Amino acid sequence: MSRGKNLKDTIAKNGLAHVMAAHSPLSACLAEEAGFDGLWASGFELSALYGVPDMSLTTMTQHLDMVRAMADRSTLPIVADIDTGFGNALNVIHAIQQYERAGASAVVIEDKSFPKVTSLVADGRQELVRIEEFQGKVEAALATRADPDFLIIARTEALIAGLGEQEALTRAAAYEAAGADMILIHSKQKDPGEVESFVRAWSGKVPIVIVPTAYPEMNEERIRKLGKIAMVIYGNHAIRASVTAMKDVFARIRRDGGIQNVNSDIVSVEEIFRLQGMEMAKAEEKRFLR
Ligand code: SPV
Ligand code: MG
Repeated sequence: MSRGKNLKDTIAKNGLAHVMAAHSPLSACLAEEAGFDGLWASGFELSALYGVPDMSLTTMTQHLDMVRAMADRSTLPIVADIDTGFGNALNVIHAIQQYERAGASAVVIEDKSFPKVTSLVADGRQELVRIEEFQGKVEAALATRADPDFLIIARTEALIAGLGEQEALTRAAAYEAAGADMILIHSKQKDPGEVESFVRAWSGKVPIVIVPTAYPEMNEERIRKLGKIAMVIYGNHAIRASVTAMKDVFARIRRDGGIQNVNSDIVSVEEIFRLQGMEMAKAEEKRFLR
């Protein structure tokens, strides 16, 4: 079964796919063990991992390599965040070929201009491409995918850019007309009202994807009640959780003058061995090393 089919099946069965951000094979494994339905190969998380802003500074190759590495270590479907598609519709064609071969199940492509600015930053320069131009990108993606279950998710940044609900609905309808499998609506309002209003007004046939980072009260119970939403992406919780944990442990080691106190509060070295697949490596040594 293709990984794209897995994602579609999860949605058909459960109504809602729970997708966790990942920025490394290790975070992908942890998301899988926690029971998520898919991985979000987040551009924001990868940029943070490299210590640079999420402003089209990391390259497609860097992101693609990470998608490949995650696909090698996790069986979960990967929703690849391909930002603007790395250029125009021709760049999108190249990207879709590459990401599908790399083992992704879906891509999210957004209607911002390249180079983009991350969505949640205050006073970010948010410029959108023309609707027709973005329809061309969506059509290029659809014409390129080899597997019909490889999902093309069109993301409109109209609310992020402050253009209002009507523009967001117009764009979403135009992207559905171009063939998008789902519409991702993003918002940076601190309460869910903006997205809820969009979802209620949405009369399209394709389902909606949300990334509720800015409005965390939008929990899964509320999402299900609202309806029309088929996927929730927890956009940056892997990198934020890692930073929280590292800050805390590093500070304690400095304060305590050693590792004697933190030792029992962090996972054991054996747990890392387990996550690395050490047991299998030892069995292979036994079997094949002569
Ligand atoms: C990402 O995780 O890279 C996203 C979501 O695109 S956001 O950062 O909220 O725009
Ligand atoms: Mg992104």
